[in-house]
Amino acid sequence: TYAFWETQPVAQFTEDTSTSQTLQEGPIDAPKTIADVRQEPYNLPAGFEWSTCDVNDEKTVAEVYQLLTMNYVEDDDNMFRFKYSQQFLKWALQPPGWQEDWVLGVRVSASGKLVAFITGVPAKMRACEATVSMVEINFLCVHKKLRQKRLAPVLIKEITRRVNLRGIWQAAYTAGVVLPKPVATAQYWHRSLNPKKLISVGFSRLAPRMTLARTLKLYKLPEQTQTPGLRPLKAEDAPQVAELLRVYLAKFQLAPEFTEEEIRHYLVPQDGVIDAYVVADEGGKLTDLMSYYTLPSTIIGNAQYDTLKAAFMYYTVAAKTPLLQLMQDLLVLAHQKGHDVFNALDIFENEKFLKELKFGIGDGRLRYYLYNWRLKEELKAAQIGLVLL
Ligand code: YNC
Ligand code: MG
Repeated sequence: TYAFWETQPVAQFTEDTSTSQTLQEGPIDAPKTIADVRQEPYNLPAGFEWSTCDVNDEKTVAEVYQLLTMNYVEDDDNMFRFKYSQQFLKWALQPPGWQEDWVLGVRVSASGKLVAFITGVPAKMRACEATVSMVEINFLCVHKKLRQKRLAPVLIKEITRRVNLRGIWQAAYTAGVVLPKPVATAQYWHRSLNPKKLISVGFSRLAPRMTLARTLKLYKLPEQTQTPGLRPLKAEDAPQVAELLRVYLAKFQLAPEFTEEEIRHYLVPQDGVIDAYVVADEGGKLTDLMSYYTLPSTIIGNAQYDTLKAAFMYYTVAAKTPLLQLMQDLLVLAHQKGHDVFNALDIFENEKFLKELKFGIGDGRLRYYLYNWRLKEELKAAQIGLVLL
C-alpha cells in the first residue's frame, strides 16, 4: 500500500479498467482555480524551513550540487551515484518559463544546511490526443540521514501547491521505483565505449568465453563519423529543428511540444552538458537531428577511478539519414568526447538500433508517470517520445 500516493490524484493500481464504467482520459481531480489553492506553505517538522534555491547564485548551486552528489539516485547495487554538474543543473532548471519558487529546498533552521530538494520546470506535453501545460518534476532528494521520515510527501505537496498557484494542474515525472501508476515502463540499455574501464569498475563483466582483447575489438568504433553534412547544432537552426521534432514527436503518445525558444535552450551545445548535431544537405536544409546529454556518476569506493563518464541519448530525429547510421555517428562523437558509456532507453524507435549497435540491456528500469492526468491504457515504451533529465 501507498499511504501517501493513495491520497493523490494519480491513477491507482486498484482501478478496474475492465468494468463497463469506462474511466475517461483527462484530469483526475475536479477542476480548481488559483483562488482554491492553499495560500500557506505546508508545515515542515520543527527545526526545518523552506528555502527557494537560486541556482544563479554560485554558493547556492554549489550547495545543491553537494546535496545531490552525496544523496541522489544510485543503482540497485549502490555502486554508482548520479553526479549532475553545476552547469547541468543550471541548464536543466532554467528553461524558458522557469520559476524561481519551483526550485525548492529544505534547510536545517539552525545551521542553514540544505537537506532536501525538489524542482519543477514548465513544459507543454501531449498525452495521446490532448496537449496540456504541465511541469516536469525532477531532482527529488532527501539527505540520507533524514530518510523514511515522510519528508518526501511534504516536498511533493509543497511543489504541487506552488505549481497550482500558477495555474498548472498536471505534471510528468520519472522514477526507478514503482508508484501508482506507471504510464509506461522503460528499460535502460548501455553501449560500452571504454570497455576496459567499465569492466575494471564493475559496470560490466567480461562475457563468457571472451578475452579482454576480443572485447575491445568488439566495441571498437571508427575514429570519424560517416554522415556528410553532420555538424554541431547552432541557435539559428532552431526553426528547422522545431519542425523536424514536431513531425517526429507526433508519432508518440507522450511527448513534449517544443517551442523554438525551448529548442535553443535545450539543444544548443554546452560543453560537458549537452551535445547536439544536425545533418545539413547540400542546399543547407536540415534533414536530421541527434543529441545526448552528459551525466557522470560517482563510482562509489573505487580506488582507481572516481567518475564514470556517461552520455545519455536525448532527442534524435532520423528523417533522411538511416537511424542506425546516425546513432553510430553519435556513438563515435560521444567516444571522441571521452565518454565511457552511452545510455539509451527503449523508448522512441530505439529498438531498431539497440541490439545492432551492441547495446546491452541494463538492470535499471525507468517508470513514466503523470500527475492528475489519466490515460485510457498503459503505454508501451515505444510509444514514449519524452526524455526527462
Ligand atoms: C519517488 N522517487 O512511495 P507512499 S525521481 C515519488 N517519487 O509514499 P519518505 C516517492 N514518490 O508509498 P524517503 C519516490 N520515492 O507511502 C519514494 N516515494 O505512498 C514515496 N532517494 O517518503 C514513497 N530521488 O520521505 C512513500 O521517503 C513516500 O525518505 C515516503 O524519501 C524519498 O526526482 C526520496 O531516488 C526519493 O532521496 C526523496 O529516498 C529519497 O526515502 C531519496 O519517508 C535518492 O515517498 C534519490 C532519488 C528520486 C528521483 C524524481 C521524480 C520525483 C517525482 C515526485 C512526484 C511528483 C508529483 C507531481 C508534483 C507536481 C504536481 C503538479 C501540478
Ligand atoms: Mg524522509
